[in-house]
Amino acid sequence: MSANILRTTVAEIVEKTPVFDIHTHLYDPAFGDMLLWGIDELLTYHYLVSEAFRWMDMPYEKFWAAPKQQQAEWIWNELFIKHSPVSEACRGVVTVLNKLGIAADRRDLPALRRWFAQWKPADYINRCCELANVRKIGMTNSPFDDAERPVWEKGFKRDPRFVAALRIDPLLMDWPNAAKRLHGWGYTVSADFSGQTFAEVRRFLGDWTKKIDAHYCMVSLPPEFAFPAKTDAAQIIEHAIMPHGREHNQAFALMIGVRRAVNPQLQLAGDSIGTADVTAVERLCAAFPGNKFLCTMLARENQHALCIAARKFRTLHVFGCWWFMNVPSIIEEITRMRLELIGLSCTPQHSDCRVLDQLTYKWAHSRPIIAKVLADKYEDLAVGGWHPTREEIQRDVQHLLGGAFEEFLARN
Ligand code: HDL
Ligand code: ZN
Repeated sequence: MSANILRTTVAEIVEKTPVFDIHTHLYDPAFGDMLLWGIDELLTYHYLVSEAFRWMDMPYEKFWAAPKQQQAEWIWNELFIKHSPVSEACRGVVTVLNKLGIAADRRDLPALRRWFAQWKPADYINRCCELANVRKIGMTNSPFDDAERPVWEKGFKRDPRFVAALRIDPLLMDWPNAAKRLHGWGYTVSADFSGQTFAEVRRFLGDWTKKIDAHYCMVSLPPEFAFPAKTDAAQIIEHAIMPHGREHNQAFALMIGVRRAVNPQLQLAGDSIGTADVTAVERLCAAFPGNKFLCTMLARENQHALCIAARKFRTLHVFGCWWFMNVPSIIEEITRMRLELIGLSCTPQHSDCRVLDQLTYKWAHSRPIIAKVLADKYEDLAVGGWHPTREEIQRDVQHLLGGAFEEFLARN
């Protein structure tokens, strides 16, 4: 295969291979309005909120007190009309409109609203999944979310495209209050870990794993996360989450490096970043060889050491260009580093979508980068006389777009 044909073949296969988007904040249609979609949700995505405030003098309170449509109009004017939408999050809105077949640069927000208003949610979900070529969507499901919990407790017919992940941040990051809530739900736990606390935390994890059919358990952790440590988090991981993971053959996803509410006035947009300690991940893998770990880190500075940690532990599966990493320049850098250090045994990307329509742009932006890096690596191989067949390229791409992740979850 010539270099040109190889490159176009890789690009075509990456475009055509359906993806398992392993981490998003989207919801099964049964959750109703919790599944966000449409132009006003796209424009008020917290990534754009923080960018718009860089131009706006208005008091934060005034913005938050305004209706969502007004917030969207302010953001539209600042980031699309008064300045070109060159940031990745703004470009994303333009890509969504383009993929949906709307002339984005009509610059007519009311007309855009009329276009979105014609869709029924069920049809729109199908359209977005088709345009993004997404076969499965990993949700983020928290028993501690008062809007989400009752829907699970009532029960509903699942949409098989939406798979659950058990999100437990309060359990590790705010144990004293989480203990009170677990106690209120009938689990005999004590904040001082006395009595049957760890067994009861395991029962809680087991109950929710079954209730939502959780594909994995997940937590976001601050850059200071350490293991071993005398912290509540370290104790709960050691005495509850690890035995639970072995009992259920369930991977534990560590998302490390977030500093919450650095600017609380930005609400969801107010979180920031910190360089974390990758040795904590290595120590967890070394201490619990019977457990499986997924890991993504928020700081660019941590990415190389995380790849090295994955070289040391086959029980560690690295995934995604998370949040502040999810920009073309860094996606390319991280993906190239991963393929050069751990080959195809990783999951290069997840979308982290909060708004359904974002599926179209997050994958439209990442697929060409993944294809470019993979084609570069095949070209490097070709110099040595190794030429992948079309079937081998299809196999490799299927691995990168969710297949390796599914194999990792199934491994005993
Ligand atoms: O903690 C997380 O899962 C993060 O992805 C946050 O939800 C963050 O606000 C986000 O949406 N990042 O993309
Ligand atoms: Zn997320």
